[in-house]
Amino acid sequence: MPPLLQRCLLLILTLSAGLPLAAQPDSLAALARPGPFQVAYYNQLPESGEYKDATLYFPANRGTDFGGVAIAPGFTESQENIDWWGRHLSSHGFAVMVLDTNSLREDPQLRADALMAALATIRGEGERSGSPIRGKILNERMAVMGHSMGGGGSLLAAGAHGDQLQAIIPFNPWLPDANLGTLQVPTLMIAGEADRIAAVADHAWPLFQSLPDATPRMYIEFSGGNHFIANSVTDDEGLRPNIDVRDSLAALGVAWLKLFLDEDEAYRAFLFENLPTEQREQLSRFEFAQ
Ligand code: 9J3
Repeated sequence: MPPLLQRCLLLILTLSAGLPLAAQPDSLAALARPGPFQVAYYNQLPESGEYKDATLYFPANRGTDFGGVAIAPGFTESQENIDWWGRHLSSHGFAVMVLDTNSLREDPQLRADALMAALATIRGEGERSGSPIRGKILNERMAVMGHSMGGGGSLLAAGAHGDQLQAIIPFNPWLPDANLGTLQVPTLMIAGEADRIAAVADHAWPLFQSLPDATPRMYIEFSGGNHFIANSVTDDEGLRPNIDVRDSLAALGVAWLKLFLDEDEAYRAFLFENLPTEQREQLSRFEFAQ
């Protein structure tokens, strides 16, 4: 890294001009646009044994009360495969840590441990003297997300540490033979009908079916979608979305976190049976319970 960048602890990423600061959204689609907050990020974070590098995105011009979100990549992937979520969600008000696993090939359980450690880092940054987000984090508003084995890790984390989590969003989750019968954390599960790596018949669908009746949950399976529909677009053609459903995902991710992390009931108007036709028409399967 060039010395100038190394010295520059904090980088302001975008000047977003989306929603006005305190407005309620008038549609789900509006949440696909950058939110009202300017995004900043930094990656000089306290060392952790549970993950390698990480980037913490946060809403620079929001005063306080950020919920925290940790996001893990899939098998052989790194931050660049999932980083769009960090930028988008932080523009809507969340502190989002996107991580690299210690090993590119580690299993879902290690990814669950990495996610929980990342949340501890976010809480720690809320306390650390000199941290750009000191005093701004709400420790009781935390979520985890992840792609594929990182999605499997999100599910394992929620099964084991439900007391520390208010929401999870696994996308194209990969986790064989798991029973999630104790998972009580509100779960937005994103899946691709044509996923050939984590086939919905073996992963997302049975995982979703194993959730307890009382868990608020929503399963959205995109028609013709591959394993990478919720990932960033990178140089590696083999790891790219095959259809563009980014707007729907961006909007639904924000709505899920606003409802369950921020406990803002206004966002229920876009979810569950209220999912707009425009999004519903992209889905091969849709199931929910609230
Ligand atoms: O994290 C993932 O993309 C799961 C890929 C996979 O099939 O791993 C098998 C070892």
